[in-house]
Amino acid sequence: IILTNNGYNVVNIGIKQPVSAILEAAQEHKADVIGMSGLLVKSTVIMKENLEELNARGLGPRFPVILGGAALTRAYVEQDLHEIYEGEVRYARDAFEGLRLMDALIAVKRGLPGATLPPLKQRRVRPTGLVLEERPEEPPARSDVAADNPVPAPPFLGTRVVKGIPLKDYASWLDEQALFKGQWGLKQARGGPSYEELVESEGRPRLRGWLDRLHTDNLLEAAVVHGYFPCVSKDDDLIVLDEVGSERTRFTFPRQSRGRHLCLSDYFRPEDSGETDVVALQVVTMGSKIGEATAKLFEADAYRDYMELHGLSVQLAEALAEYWHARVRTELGIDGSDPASVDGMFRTEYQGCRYSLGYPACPELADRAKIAELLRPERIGVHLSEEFQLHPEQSTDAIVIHHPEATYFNAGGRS
Ligand code: B12
Repeated sequence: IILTNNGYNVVNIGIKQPVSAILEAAQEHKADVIGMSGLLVKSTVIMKENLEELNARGLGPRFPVILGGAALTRAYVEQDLHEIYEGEVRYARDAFEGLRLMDALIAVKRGLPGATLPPLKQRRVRPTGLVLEERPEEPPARSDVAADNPVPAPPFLGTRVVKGIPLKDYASWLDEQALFKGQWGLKQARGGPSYEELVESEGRPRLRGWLDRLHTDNLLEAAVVHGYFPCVSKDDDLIVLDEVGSERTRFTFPRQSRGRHLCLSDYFRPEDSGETDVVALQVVTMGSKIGEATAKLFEADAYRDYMELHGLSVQLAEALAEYWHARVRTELGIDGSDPASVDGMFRTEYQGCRYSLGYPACPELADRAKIAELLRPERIGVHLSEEFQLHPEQSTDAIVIHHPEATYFNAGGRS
């Protein structure tokens, strides 16, 4: 949208495109620049492979590349990828930096006097893996997390499916800031109205419009499958048990190599305590109709509407997950310290924590298959792909931990 509004012709070929399709489109449309976006950690590898393929086809000098997205960092692009790519490659933190880069790349291409690309930004410190002087601490088998917290009684063991959850139940859990700033890009322009003014004049009215449309066109099919499972821990493992106490499946989580040496398994009773703990799992989805509606907007080149509706739909998936997590706290009887305001909820000022696989404390996306096996989300129309992505896209899974000390932490070792 930003590039198009500034006179560039953008050929948007959509998501999950193999490098051959990207190059075909670039050559067919005689592109000046190729842009790629990487959301998942795996995309960092794919970006590298794509650049290597451009090299192999001798296309490095022909196509400058701009890369962006949550999975990438400036140093990874401008240092590591720049080292291997035979053309120019730069990182765009946001769409506006993308525009500045495009302007610079085109100016250089046209040979405008004084035109240069912004200098490459290098890492100031060496990558941590290469610091040889520091000896890593030997992590203990368990951190100092309490093992005598009360274990709540679950309302049932096994799984339950809940379909047709009305929007009014979870709409108030929508994180407006994440929507307006993160998805819709509302931002004060120099000398223009403030962010708060933009929220009032643009954000909220458009949000109300979209919510009405979602309701009238009946585009949301919010559904949840969730369950409570008996479990114990052993070292870095969370062992999920069946009704007779035998092992059903096990998750292995990374342990922090420094600091408190936290590991998610520590939040559960150790196996040798002789006691059994409980873990809650959930998969939530907005259903598949919303994906069809956003795809139609995309095909019609209605990018602004696409961006707004897609952004809203993914934040609604997050809102539903947050709402359901609150339901789980109530069902477990640990909602006593829930904050009164929704902002307090977003700051996780409640007992327990909701961890999604792929996030730093539990980075292993492949473990999503274990959650799918336990919860069978196909009952709400959700399927796990070979790349461990849930379809429809507006879906998210989680391990809900009741321990009062449970909090987000980075177990390190991965970016
Ligand atoms: C919203 C969100 C979701 C939403 C929607 C995701 C989606 N498909 O859009 C929901 C709730 C559904 C979700 C689910 C999941 N998510 Co999520 N999610 C996010 C979050 C918070 C924001 C992503 C986003 O939409 N940003 C808004 C867009 C507009 O910004 P952007 O993509 O960064 O793009 C901007 C810039 O980067 C730049 N840019 C980007 N690309 C390009 C390209 C060019 C050429 C240019 C010029 C600029 C540019 O410009 C854009 C505009 O400014 C990120 C974390 C983060 N802070 O980024 C995690 C994140 C992407 N999610 C993550 C994970 C793990 C998941 C789940 C696997 C969790 C789970 N177990 O359920 C699932 C997977 C979903 C599935 N279907 O299987 C991880 C991925 C890491 C990994 N391990 O691979 C992240 C990075 C969080 C993290 N810190 O670990 N997620």
